[in-house]
Amino acid sequence: MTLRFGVVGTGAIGREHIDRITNKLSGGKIVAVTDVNQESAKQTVETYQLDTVIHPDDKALIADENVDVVLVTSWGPAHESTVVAAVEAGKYVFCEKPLATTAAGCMRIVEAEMKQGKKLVQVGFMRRYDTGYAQLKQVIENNEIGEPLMIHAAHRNPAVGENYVTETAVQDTLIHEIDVLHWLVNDDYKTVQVTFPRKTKNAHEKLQDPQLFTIETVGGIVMNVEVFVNCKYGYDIQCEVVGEDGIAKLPEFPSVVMRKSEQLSTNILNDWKYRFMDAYNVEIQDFIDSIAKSGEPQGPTSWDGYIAAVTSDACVKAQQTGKKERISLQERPAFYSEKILQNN
Ligand code: NAI
Ligand code: NAD
Ligand code: ISE
Repeated sequence: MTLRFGVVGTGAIGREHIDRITNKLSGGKIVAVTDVNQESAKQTVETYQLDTVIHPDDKALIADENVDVVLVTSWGPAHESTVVAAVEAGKYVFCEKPLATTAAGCMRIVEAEMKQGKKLVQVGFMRRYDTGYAQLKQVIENNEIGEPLMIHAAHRNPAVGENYVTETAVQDTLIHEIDVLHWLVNDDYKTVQVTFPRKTKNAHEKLQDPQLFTIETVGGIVMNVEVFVNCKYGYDIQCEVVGEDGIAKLPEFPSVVMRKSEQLSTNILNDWKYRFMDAYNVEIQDFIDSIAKSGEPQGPTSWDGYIAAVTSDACVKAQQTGKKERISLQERPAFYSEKILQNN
C-alpha cells in the first residue's frame, strides 16, 4: 500500500519532507501540492521532478480524492483551519508543530478528530524520535540517575529573520522543549516564569533575545530552558538532567575530533535540517508504517499538540506579566489514553 500525500506549504520544511518521502523513505508518494505562493509550489514540483497536481489552495487539495494524507507545512497560524478541514474530510494529517498556535485552536482539532472516531493526526514533534533523547529517556526510566530533580536545557539558533518576534521564541522554538521535556520525565507542567537577561546586540527591535524559562512540574522538577536564537556560533541543542544519584546529558551530535594547529576541535552544526535529519526520517517512516499496519498513526497526537499549546499560551503570558503563570490542562479524554509506541 502506498500512502498518497498532498502537501500544504512548500517552504523550507515542506521541501525537506517532500524530498525525504520521494527519495529516502518507503511507502509514501507526493501526489499533490499547494502553497499560498503558487510560484513556490511550481518551483518545488520542478526541483523535485514530481508527478503531482498543483492545487490553488488547501480546500481543493483536501477535496482531491487521490490524497490520503494532508502534510501541513505552512506557517503555524495557518495550520488550524487546514487540519480541521482535513480531519472533517476523514483524511490523515501529518502537521508540523505547532498543531495550532493556541490551546483553543488545538481543542477544535481534538474535537473534530474525536468526532471521526479514530486517530488521524500526528504532530511533527520529531525529538521523540531522536536517538539521543530516546537514550536519555531510557537512562531515566531505568532509574540510573535516581529521581530527576532539575533539567538544564538550551535551544540555540545562529540567527532568525525580521518576522521572528518575542512570542515566536515560544510558539516556534521553545515548543520543542515543551513537548520533549515532560515526555522525557513523564510528568505534567505546573507553572512557568520568564526572565529576560541583557539583550544581545544581534537581535532586532521586536525580539527579546535571549530568554530564560523556568518551568516547574507537578512532581516538583524544576527546568530552566534558555532560548537564544541569535547566538551566532551555530545550531546547538543542550539538555542535562540532574538526578538524585547522577547526571545524564543529551549526547552531542557526532563529529570527528580534530587535532590541528595546536587545537583540539569538533564541528558544531548550523541548521535544524542537519541536527534532526535522522529524527525527521524516522518519524515520517513511522507515520507511514503505523497507518499501513494499524490504520492509525502512533506518534505524537492532537492531545500532545494541545498540551504543548496550553503550555505555550502560559509561557507567552509569562513573557508579558513577568510573573509565575499556571499551566492548567483539561482532563485527558479516554480517546487519547493508549500508550504511544514511539521508537519501537
Ligand atoms: P516556510 O516559511 O519556509 O514555509 C512555509 C510555506 O507555507 C511557505 O511557502 C508559505 O507560502 C506556505 N503557506 C503558508 N500558509 C499557507 C497556507 N495557508 N496554505 C498554503 N501554503 C501556505 O516555513 P518553514 O520553516 O518550512 O516552517 C513551516 C512549518 O514547519 C512551521 O509550522 C514550522 O514551525 C515547522 N517547522 C518545523 C521544524 C521542525 O524541526 N519540526 C523545522 C522548521 C519548521
Ligand atoms: P517556510 O516559511 O519556509 O514555509 C512555509 C510555507 O507555507 C511558505 O511557502 C508559505 O508560502 C506557505 N504557506 C503559508 N500559509 C499557507 C497557507 N495557508 N496555505 C498554503 N501555504 C501556506 O516555513 P518553514 O520553516 O518551512 O516552517 C513551516 C512549518 O514547519 C512551521 O510550522 C514550522 O514551525 C515548522 N518547522 C518545524 C521544524 C522542526 O524542527 N520540526 C523545523 C522548521 C519548521
Ligand atoms: C524552527 O521552526 C524549528 O522548528 C527548529 O527546530 C527550531 O530550532 C527553530 O527555532 C524554529 O524556528
